[in-house]
Amino acid sequence: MTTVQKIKDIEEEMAKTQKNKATEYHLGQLKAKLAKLRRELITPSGSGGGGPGIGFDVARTGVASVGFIGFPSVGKSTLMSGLTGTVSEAASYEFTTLTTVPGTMTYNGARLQILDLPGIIQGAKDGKGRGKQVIAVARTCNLIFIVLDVLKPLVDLKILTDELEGFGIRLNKQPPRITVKKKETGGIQIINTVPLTKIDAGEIKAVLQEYRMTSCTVTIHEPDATVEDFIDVVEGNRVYVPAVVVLNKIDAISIEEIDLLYKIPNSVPISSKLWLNIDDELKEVMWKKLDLVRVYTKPKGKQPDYTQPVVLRRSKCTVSAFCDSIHKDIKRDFKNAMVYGTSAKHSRGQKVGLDHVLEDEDIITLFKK
Ligand SMILES: Nc1nc2c(ncn2[C@@H]2O[C@H](COP(=O)(O)OP(=O)(O)OP(=O)(O)O)[C@@H](O)[C@H]2O)c(=O)[nH]1
Ligand SMILES: [Mg+2]
Repeated sequence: MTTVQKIKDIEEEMAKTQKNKATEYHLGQLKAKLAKLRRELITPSGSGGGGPGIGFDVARTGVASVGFIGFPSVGKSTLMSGLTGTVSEAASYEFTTLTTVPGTMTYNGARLQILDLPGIIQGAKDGKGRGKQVIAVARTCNLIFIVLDVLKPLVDLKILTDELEGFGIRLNKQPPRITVKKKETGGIQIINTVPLTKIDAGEIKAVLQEYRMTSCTVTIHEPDATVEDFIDVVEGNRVYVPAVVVLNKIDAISIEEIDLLYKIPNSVPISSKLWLNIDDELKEVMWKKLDLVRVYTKPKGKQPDYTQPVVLRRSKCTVSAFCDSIHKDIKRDFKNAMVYGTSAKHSRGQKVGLDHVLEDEDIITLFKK
């Protein structure tokens, strides 16, 4: 039996099983089995050339990348070409784009890489079409644009979200505050600092049993944690990526219909053909979602340079990372730094070391030994 068939069987069994006290353990087990099979499906099998794994090879540039995911002909390439000036062929036939086309754009002083990806089809996560490669690239992006045709947004959004989820991508979500620590002996201990409303000890044990983890300490700080959250932590290879739902082709519908679309969370209606709502709204939403940190350099005794910020990602925005992004040797002569702005304790600035965490629009002066 193929992995896809095994997954289908389990999904069918889950659909048939009502959730109650008596079936909780069994359902927990099934969900864990499913997660393991899904992993098999997305792990490169080693066939062919032994390259660096699935995905398209693209040289990565810029401080952050935005990947476009969508069905064929929704207008991904038209949008990408307009944003970057890079020509990615657009046409009225499906699957115009067959590989990843990279382009760059600059916004608020940050160089961003835009990745136009081939259209995907339903079943991508199960190996259909080029979807597996496309989603593998999406996994490595700092932001995903889910591009939809406004004429049928909801059904498509559900399918695409499922495809990405199936690949271990969690959209607009923070990693659950759950830890699992293995022990030599002692069985399973569960510590929860919040009430468990959507998961119980039986389900946790069922999952751990499935992963042959007989002795460990589970700590749950996440309110309303679910079995799915718990499995995500046990599996450990999930990526948490922000996403914007781009509703394209609004030129084809009425104003009243556009108003309804605003109800879709994290969405921005646009027209890439007529270039509507992109410069004022889409780019701004993109910027907010990327959550980048701009740091202005102020040479000693001079005014800060506001024209060229050093842009860092939130996950790596210490003074140390700031130095590295200017030049790899800067830290050798580093004595300390003076920081002004949100991250500084005082309005007159704060003297800090390499570990200091910077905030957006901080100003920094470096001092050498
Ligand atoms: N009416 C309208 N048509 C658009 C818009 N954006 C793109 N199109 C048209 O839709 C068709 C497909 O556009 P592409 O940009 O090639 O779409 P794609 O998503 O890159 O398609 P694939 O590469 O095949 O996945 C083209 O004929 C475009 O001119 C829009 O905002 N409004
Ligand atoms: Mg295209």
